[in-house]
Amino acid sequence: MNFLDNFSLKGKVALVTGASYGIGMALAKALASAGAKIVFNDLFEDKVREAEAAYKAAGIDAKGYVFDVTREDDVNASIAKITKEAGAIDILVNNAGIIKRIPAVEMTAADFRQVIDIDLNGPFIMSKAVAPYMIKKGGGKIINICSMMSELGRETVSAYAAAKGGLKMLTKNLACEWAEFNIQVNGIGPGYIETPQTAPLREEGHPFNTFIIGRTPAARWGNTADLQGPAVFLASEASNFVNGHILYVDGGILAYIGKQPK
Ligand code: NAP
Ligand code: GCO
Repeated sequence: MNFLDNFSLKGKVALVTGASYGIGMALAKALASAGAKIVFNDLFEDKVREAEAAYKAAGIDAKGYVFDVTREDDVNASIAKITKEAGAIDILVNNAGIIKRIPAVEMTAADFRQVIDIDLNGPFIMSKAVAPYMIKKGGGKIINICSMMSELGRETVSAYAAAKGGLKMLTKNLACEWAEFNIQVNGIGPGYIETPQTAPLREEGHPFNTFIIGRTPAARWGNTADLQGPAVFLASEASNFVNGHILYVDGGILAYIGKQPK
């Protein structure tokens, strides 16, 4: 057998949440390139249909489903439908997420709860729904999309950091609970990536742009392609003894104390 066959996803079914665009779509395209059959979800019918056309244009026969990752009944029904229509899910990427950039003193409890619900409860609900099928099938892969904010804080992102910090520990905990069933649960922690979610930070002249370039040893924003190889690795047999690991793809941010002012 060729060693690289360990990275093949041929015959696998991969579900990527929130994959109508952004990081989710890039990860889905990478998993497809490695041979996986792609299913994805989003909140809105029109976005799902539009995304299916975009996948098709890229030569990928991806099927989209409309459901909210925070609504457990809808998730359970959708997972059953996906299993019937596409096959049992081998790879789950919990990518769907939101951010609210509001100073903590101004953030309402409702705002805080919404971010926690989507970014932390959602991955739990999705993982809990998929795990029984993976156990029955003899194993699987779950990849949670964490963040720099799984490790660091910054002004205005208290809810998001709490959620992503929690997602790091949920990843480690589920890895411990499900390793005996040959389910590997890991995370990817992207640095600052050029997507719609960070577009406000990249507006012309926004001080954050200069700041983050200075805090990144690679001295650039990441792009979604930077995340594709790590995702294929964690989705493949090549990572069968990797459990509870958060793979940071950040251009060196977490390794860096910061540049001495000239
Ligand atoms: P994005 O462009 O805002 O896309 C987020 C996706 O999640 C959208 O497709 C959105 O669908 C979907 N979504 C939101 N709430 C949902 C729900 N309740 N149920 C189902 N789908 C839902 O974000 P992104 O930049 O690609 O980020 C994707 C993931 O990476 C997020 O978890 C984010 O926290 C994380 N991340 C991003 C960066 C970065 O720099 N961009 C860095 C680290 C981590 P709608 O469009 O229909 O709302
Ligand atoms: C922010 C950014 C970050 C990125 C990402 C970094 O406002 O600080 O949105 O949170 O989205 O999570 O890893």
